[in-house]
Amino acid sequence: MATERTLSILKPDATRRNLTGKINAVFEEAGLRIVAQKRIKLSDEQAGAFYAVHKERPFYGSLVASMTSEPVVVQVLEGEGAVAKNREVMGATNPAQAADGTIRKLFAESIEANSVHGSDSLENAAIEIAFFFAQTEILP
Ligand code: RTP
Ligand code: MG
Repeated sequence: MATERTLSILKPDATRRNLTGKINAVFEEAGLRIVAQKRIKLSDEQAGAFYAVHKERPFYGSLVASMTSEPVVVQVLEGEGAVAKNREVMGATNPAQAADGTIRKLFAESIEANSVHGSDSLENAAIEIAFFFAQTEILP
């Protein structure tokens, strides 16, 4: 399988509970390398644009509000099949359905405050990485 990059976000519920290091350890143990990382506070405009695909969903307003409530950590993860591997270690969207050992099973508070975001395809990964990072900020 090819080396890929994917966009990861440690969400406000994770930064608030000081879980950045514990979650990064799960990525690194799974063979994902953190090749870019920064802590930022999303604006309403940024969060709204990032989640524009969910604009018609009933949870959109609440999702944007929660994503802008406190800082997030945005990251680029690199590794063999990184997009699917990250989705695997994240676990199901709803922590009640997430497999044992996954980040959401270990740490998520609820279906919305579910600790991490990960790109869902290689195509979206490229778009989402470019949303947050210049090429010069990514250092493999
Ligand atoms: P993500 O995009 O954050 O990696 O999560 P995902 O693919 O597993 O889930 P997605 O369907 O793309 O939903 C994006 C985020 O919206 C929140 N959500 N809330 N209240 C609800 O029913 C609900 N459903 C989804 C979650 O924070 C989810 O991660
Ligand atoms: Mg998604």
